[in-house]
Amino acid sequence: MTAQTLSIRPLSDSCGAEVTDIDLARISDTGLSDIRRLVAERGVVVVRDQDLSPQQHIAFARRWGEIDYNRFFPIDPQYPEIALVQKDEAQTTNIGGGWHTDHSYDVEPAMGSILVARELPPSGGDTLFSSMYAAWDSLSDGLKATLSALRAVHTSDHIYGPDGVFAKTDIGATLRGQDAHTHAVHPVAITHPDSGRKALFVNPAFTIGIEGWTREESQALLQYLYSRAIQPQNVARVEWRPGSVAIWDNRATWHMAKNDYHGHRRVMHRITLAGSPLH
Ligand SMILES: O=C(O)CCC(=O)C(=O)O
Ligand SMILES: [Fe+2]
Repeated sequence: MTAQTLSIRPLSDSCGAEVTDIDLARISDTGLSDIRRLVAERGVVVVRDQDLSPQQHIAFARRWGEIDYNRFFPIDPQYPEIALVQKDEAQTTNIGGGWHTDHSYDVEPAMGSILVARELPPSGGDTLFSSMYAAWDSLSDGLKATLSALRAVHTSDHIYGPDGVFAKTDIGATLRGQDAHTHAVHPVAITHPDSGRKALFVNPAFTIGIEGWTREESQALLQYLYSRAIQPQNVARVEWRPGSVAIWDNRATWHMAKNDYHGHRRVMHRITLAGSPLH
C-alpha cells in the first residue's frame, strides 16, 4: 500500500486526518510507514471500523517502537501496557479535560499514543486536537526569533501530586504514582524529529514557566502563546464511534477530552509510545 491508496479525509485545515480503509491488525510495513508519516504531518489520525483485541493493540503499538508505561493512570490488570482512560456513570471528573500535551514533564516526552474506544456514551465525549505547527506558523518572524532562544520548565507535580488538581476530585483515588516527581526543560519551539517542521512545545497543563523568567513574566507570554494555539481553524474534532482508534503525536499537537456526558460510562484503552529528547 502506498500513501496514494490510503483514503484520507482532513479533519480541519491544519490538523487531523480520518482514514477508513485499513486494518491496523494486519497492516503491511509500507502501510505502517504511510500512517506514521500522516501522523507526523497531520498530528492525529483517526482510523475507523477496527476490531483490535487488547493483544492486537499491544502488538500494533510495539511496531512503532518502545511502549512508555504511564505511571499515573489506572492500568488494565491483565495488560500493564494499557492505561485505562475511564469515566464511570457516577464520576464527574475526566482524564485530560483541559488542553494539554501528554508527558511533556518527562525528559524524553512520549512520542504519542494509540487510543482505542472500548465503551462510548450515547453522545458527546469527543476529543479535540490542535496543531502546534499551525500555532508556531501563526507567529511573527520577530516573536519566533525571540522564542527560539527560550526554554520552558515542565512538571506534573501540581496535577498528579498529593496536593494536585486530581487529588481533590472523584477520580483522585484511582490514580497511581502520587509520590512521583517530574521535572523537565525543553525548548519553547522544537524541530519535530520526523517531519522537520517547527512546533510550539508549551502547554497549559504541564508548563510552569520560562527558564530564567519570573512567574508573572512567564504567564504573560505563555497565555499569549496559548491563545494562538487554539485558533478555531487549527482545531480538529475526533468524534468517536465503536471501532475508532486515534493515533496522535504529542510533539505536533495538544488535545483535550470533552467532559459532556455525565451519567454515562466512557472507557478508552491507551498505549503510550516512547519518544526522544527534543531540540
Ligand atoms: O479520553 C480521551 O479522549 C483522551 C484523554 C487523554 O487526554 C489521554 O488519553 O491522553
Ligand atoms: Fe492526554
